[in-house]
Amino acid sequence: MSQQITTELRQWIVTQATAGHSAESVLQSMKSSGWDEDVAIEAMESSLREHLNQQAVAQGLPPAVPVPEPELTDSPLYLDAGDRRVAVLSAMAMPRVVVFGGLLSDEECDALIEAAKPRMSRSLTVATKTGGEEINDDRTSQGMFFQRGETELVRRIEARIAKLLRWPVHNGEGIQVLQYVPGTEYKPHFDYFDPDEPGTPSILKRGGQRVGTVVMYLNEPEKGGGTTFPNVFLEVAPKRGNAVFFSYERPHPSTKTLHGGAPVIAGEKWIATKWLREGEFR
Ligand code: PD2
Ligand code: ZN
Repeated sequence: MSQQITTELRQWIVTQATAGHSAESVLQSMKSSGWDEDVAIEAMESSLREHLNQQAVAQGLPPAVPVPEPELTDSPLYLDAGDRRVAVLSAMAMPRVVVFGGLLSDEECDALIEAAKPRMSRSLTVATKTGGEEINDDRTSQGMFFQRGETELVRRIEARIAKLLRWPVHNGEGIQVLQYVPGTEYKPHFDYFDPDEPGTPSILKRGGQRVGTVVMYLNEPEKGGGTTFPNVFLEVAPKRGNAVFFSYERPHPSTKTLHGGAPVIAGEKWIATKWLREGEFR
């Protein structure tokens, strides 16, 4: 028999939590009064998430939206990404960062680099003042975009990411390939579009906000070139075939998703980036 999560139950959960009772003790009381454990956990998670969101919005933050998220219940070592088994190497809750091992094969990394090479040019950044694109000293890489679904390889990788992160292929921007030579970097930034910039509304017409990023490492620089998260002093090593995923449920620094591509010190760095939107990107 299914148990109904009522408004009264939600209010009771929030009251318990704000009174300082631990999640474990609230769960225990619910189980003692006959609640199924899975239903109780779901009720607690959704009630507290909703409560936190209401508080954030009351303080003037943008509302939270659903984001891509791998299925990490019970801490699996591997995930089924459809045509490939991908390792979960580490996961952090705040900011939401997950490092994957073997998202791409060595052959796929090489093939992406070769397909991108003839089309590389100086990377641009979105000019949020106008909604156009501009050259920016903060981003000194060379790069190119594939169209979504442009080649069999691109389609295969896009389908794999969609399955891994449970997010529709059509919400993804095209894969971007970037090359960094020594001295080049991507200074720390947020990938979402600043809601207060005048160009942002026109950018949002194509699929809404960005809500997640996948950075895939295609080769290994000799030194430097990690992906850094300065708010939490985290650096992800650029290991070929691996990838770092992070998500941001509101376009706000409180997500702690400030991140950058550290300067390459020796060798070259090649990555492929996929940005995921809230809705269908066209
Ligand atoms: O090159 C990177 O590691 C990097 C750093 C920051 C990539 C991106 N941002 C990005 O593509 O958004
Ligand atoms: Zn970025």
